[in-house]
Amino acid sequence: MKKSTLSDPFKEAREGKGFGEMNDQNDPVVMVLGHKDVRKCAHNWKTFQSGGEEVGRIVIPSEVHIRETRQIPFEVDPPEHKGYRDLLDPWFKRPLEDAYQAQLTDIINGVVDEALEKGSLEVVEEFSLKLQSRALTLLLNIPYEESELWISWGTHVFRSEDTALDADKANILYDYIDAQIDKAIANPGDDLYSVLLASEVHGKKMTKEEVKGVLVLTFAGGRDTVINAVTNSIAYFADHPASLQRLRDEPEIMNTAIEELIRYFSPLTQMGRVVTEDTQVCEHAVKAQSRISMCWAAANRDERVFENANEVVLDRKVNPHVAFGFGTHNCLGATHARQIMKVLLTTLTQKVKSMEILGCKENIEDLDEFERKVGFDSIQVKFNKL
Ligand code: EMZ
Repeated sequence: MKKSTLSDPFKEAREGKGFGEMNDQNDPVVMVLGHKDVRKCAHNWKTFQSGGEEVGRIVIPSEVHIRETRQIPFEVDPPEHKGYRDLLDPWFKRPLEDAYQAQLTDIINGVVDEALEKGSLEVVEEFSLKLQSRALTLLLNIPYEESELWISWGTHVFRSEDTALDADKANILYDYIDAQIDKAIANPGDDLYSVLLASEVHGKKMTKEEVKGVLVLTFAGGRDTVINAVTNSIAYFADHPASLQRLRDEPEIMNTAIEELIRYFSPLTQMGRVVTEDTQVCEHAVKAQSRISMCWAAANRDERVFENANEVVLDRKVNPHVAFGFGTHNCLGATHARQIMKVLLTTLTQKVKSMEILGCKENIEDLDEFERKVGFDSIQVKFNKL
């Protein structure tokens, strides 16, 4: 098996009963696995809630013990959700602008050039984390230099090497965002903090706590997900030089290839919801106040929807993947993520002849019944110039 392979641990359960079960910090989760069921649950926000009293509970592993700030719009249900989303959507679509893309290209060129100069490097810390942090300065519209601090935080803002949920680490992020909000109040500019502080939602000025909620989501939600997508891309093209050559020869399949890689990688395994009334999923009873999850990674390998689901088919024609979620809460950062992938793959085709995996440590999520490889903790790769 190639080092870049991400296998499907959910097949048997998905094709059998359609769901799995895991115990997350004594708050069990019924994991919905099939594509159709996942979409149905994501659509039904009345029965499967994102908001609710306990902030952080829809994330798996649950963040109730490390977070008090509600992430916005992610932990708000309709109809309130719409007001926030309408405000945020245009800002998060800025990656479609030419000037944004030009700056993103500079950033990614820089990271790839550094890799080529070094010859070989550890991709998670020295490539993907840098790329993600530097690109985030564009999304927030703040100076590039700020990324140095974020890089020093390491790959996950809530997880450290030996603790899945590290409250001390989380506090670094919360204190930082509080301080940035105060700075923006004292000295407003054209960054995301200032823009939100000056905005109204539902006829009222955004509060500091609401602005913090948007920023915590932007920092946390787009961090390990983007890092996994970038690292997995490097590993995939290192293992499949003919695919890199194909993208060089057929740039017209670029967008299709990106969707397919994102489907295959599914950087976010699952997202939870809180059940509001006694009901059923996959003919299995679930109680009010319990949790379900929509397992995007399992749905994206559903053979009823994706032929050869375990293969990367770069020109896959129909690809209704749910790697960015589905319905009301589909990923706010998806435009930014897609542009990162596009510029990254284009730059690789222009500058890199081949890559070689020298060694790696896989990042395996422990989901009780299932173990899922989501990427790498570390991966040493040699880059060869074109
Ligand atoms: C939350 C989540 C959002 C959560 C789209 O995903 O990502 C996780 O990595 C964070 O820990 O807080 O933002």
